[in-house]
Amino acid sequence: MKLIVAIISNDDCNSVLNGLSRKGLSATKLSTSGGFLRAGNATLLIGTEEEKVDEVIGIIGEYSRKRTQMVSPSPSFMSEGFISSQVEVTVGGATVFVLDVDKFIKL
Ligand code: 2BA
Repeated sequence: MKLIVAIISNDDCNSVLNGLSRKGLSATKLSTSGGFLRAGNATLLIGTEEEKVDEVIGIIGEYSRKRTQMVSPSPSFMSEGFISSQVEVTVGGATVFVLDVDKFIKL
């Protein structure tokens, strides 16, 4: 048995949870925030058999792939000399830990 801890963007959370659920995989979502940016993100706890770890990681990767997005900068950013009305930012991605589970008990 393994415990997968996956830190993903809030924006990708529903898609990842739906993808896991469609395959009959259970998950718990925790609302968290990153220590560096202090922005909200989501941490998923997924307990599963060792044979399914790669499938879980595949689903997480499929729905939280890193991609770029064009966003309108804030007025303060614009006043610092940036003239473009849109800037490209990277969003998504996942940080995944896979841990051994000594015991899995449901009472
Ligand atoms: P990522 O490395 O993709 O990390 C995204 C989020 O995943 C992190 O949010 C944090 O919540 C979690 N995370 C990543 N590595 C972890 C670890 N070893 N242990 C526990 N949680 C972990 P943030 O901390 O807000 O970081 C957001 C992004 O800022 C990071 O994206 C990275 O690109 C950058 N970053 C983080 N720490 C940095 C640092 N000390 N210096 C420069 N850039 C940093």
